[in-house]
Amino acid sequence: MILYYSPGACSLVAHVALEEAAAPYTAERVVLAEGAHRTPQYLRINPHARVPALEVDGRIITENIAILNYLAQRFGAAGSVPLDDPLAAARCNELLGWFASTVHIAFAQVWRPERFTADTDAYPTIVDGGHEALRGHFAEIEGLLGTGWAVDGHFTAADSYLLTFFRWGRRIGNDMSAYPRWAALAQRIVERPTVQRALATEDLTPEAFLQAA
Ligand SMILES: N[C@@H](CCC(=O)N[C@@H](CS)C(=O)NCC(=O)O)C(=O)O
Repeated sequence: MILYYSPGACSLVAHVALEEAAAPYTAERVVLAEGAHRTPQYLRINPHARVPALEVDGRIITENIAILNYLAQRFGAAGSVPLDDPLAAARCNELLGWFASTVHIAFAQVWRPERFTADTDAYPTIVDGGHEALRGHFAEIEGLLGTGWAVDGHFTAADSYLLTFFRWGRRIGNDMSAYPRWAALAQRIVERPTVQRALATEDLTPEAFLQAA
């Protein structure tokens, strides 16, 4: 298998799942900041110009949720979807769906307003709307967390996704100390050797995923 990823992007979720599964794979870097996802070569892999993409025996799977469910069915390991517990699996997919379709999109409003309008004068409104939506989503995330994993009793892709968002929250200037349960979750996640291996491959430090001192 080949995982196409960009450092710190949502492809980190699939990256952690592959490490948790001890799956045979190589990681192929596609740096978004360099536009590597828009080259003709990568567009043949994912015409939507997005990471992650997972190549399996020459066939491509795109969309994090599809990749994670594939890895869950094939390896049954932590870090993806806990298929051995149907209600937990439903909760996990529910969170992944909300993250991908709603929380992630609010970040896109902040980082990529051009995706929502051609009217450059409207960009500040779109960006402000993204920040406001994220404040609401972040409060909801903090409220749904306890002292364990996001899906009770299972380390899943929902946790890795929340780890990724925690760093993004810092990057857009949020004070992440306002979310102590989420910060504690991030701390527990980066302590996992599998996560540390994925971060090392992506040239990221665990500290970037923790609450700034
Ligand atoms: N719905 C896709 C979204 C993937 C996505 O938006 N990935 C981002 C990185 S986090 C990306 O490739 N962005 C490229 C761009 O915005 O141009 C999924 O869940 O896999």
